[in-house]
Amino acid sequence: MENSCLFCRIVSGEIPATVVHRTETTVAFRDIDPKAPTHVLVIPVAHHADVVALAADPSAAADVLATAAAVAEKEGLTGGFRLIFNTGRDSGQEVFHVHAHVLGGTPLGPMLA
Ligand code: D5M
Repeated sequence: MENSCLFCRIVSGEIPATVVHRTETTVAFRDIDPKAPTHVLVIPVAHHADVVALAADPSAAADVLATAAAVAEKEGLTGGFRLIFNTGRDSGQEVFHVHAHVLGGTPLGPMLA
């Protein structure tokens, strides 16, 4: 838990969020500025800045992927979905607590259009 981290504060409940799924090691909540009909962020409870740091914690990485899959099922994304980890400056990452964006609920089109 890092007091200055927005997503750590969502994990602790200090900052409200619309939580759609929670496990012992992960939390999934709706993005505040949705870019698709379903736009959910999946985070590990443990603070890791980005997906490179998450890769050094294979158990947390696997849990994030499993929660993303559970969210897609719960949200009824039977047509598929997109999973994005923005990583570092060039990606536009804004929050430095790793999060997977789960996007779906409509055809998303080519990614880099
Ligand atoms: O994405 C960071 C994402 O985090 C961005 O899509 C907005 C979202 N965000 C920021 N604050 C909140 C709160 N309080 N609740 C829910 N969602 C939030 P990035 O990949 O870092 O660019």
